[in-house]
Amino acid sequence: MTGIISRRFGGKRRPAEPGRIPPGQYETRDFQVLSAGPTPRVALEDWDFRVVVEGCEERRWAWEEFCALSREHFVRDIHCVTKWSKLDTEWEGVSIDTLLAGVQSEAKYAIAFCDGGYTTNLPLADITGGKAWIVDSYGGQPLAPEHGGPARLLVPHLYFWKSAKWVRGLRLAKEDAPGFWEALGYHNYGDPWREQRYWND
Ligand SMILES: Nc1nc2c(c(=O)[nH]1)N[C@H]1C(S)=C(S)[C@@H](COP(=O)(O)O)O[C@H]1N2
Ligand SMILES: [Mo]
Repeated sequence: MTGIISRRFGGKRRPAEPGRIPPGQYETRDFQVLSAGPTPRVALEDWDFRVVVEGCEERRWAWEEFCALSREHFVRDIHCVTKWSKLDTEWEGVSIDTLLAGVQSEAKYAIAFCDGGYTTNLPLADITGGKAWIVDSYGGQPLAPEHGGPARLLVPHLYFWKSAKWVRGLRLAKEDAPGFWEALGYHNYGDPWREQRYWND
């Protein structure tokens, strides 16, 4: 009898505890790749990360400078608008708070820009205060190119399209402007707990 029970439950992780998965989502353990175009490849010596405020470049880190910034290791759940959620994903990278330290502006919005041309817009309040990172490591390994390596934005409390892969910088602005998917009908904000998938949700 115990054999049946352990065969049934032993090999699989227990299902997520109630309240862990946002409405309309299901739990998955694999890590799907979702990209609107081909995976861009950039040599690390050509990579940099920029903070641009109202058109002026305020900060720039080359790859080695970025790697020397103080780092955080953390575990979060991620939620894709195509309805999968993946629990306890493990990341390492630099907090957006670290990258914006000392940057003066009246900006209330940010738009992430990427190799390949993808963009996504976020309220500045959603990427500051310990809520977002530029990550270059997943599961203890360098972030794979198809998942956004060398580095991606990670904003786990919003749908995963806000976590821009191959990110190269943030533009801060007083006015909000839709990014790639937001202009094509995805919700401007994208809170998975309120099921903000598309424009009218
Ligand atoms: N640059 C870029 N970032 C992107 C995308 C993209 O097409 N290009 N797709 C977004 C979408 S819709 C999702 S669901 C996640 C998928 O990340 P993954 O491929 O690591 O699962 O990346 C987001 N970030
Ligand atoms: Mo997505």
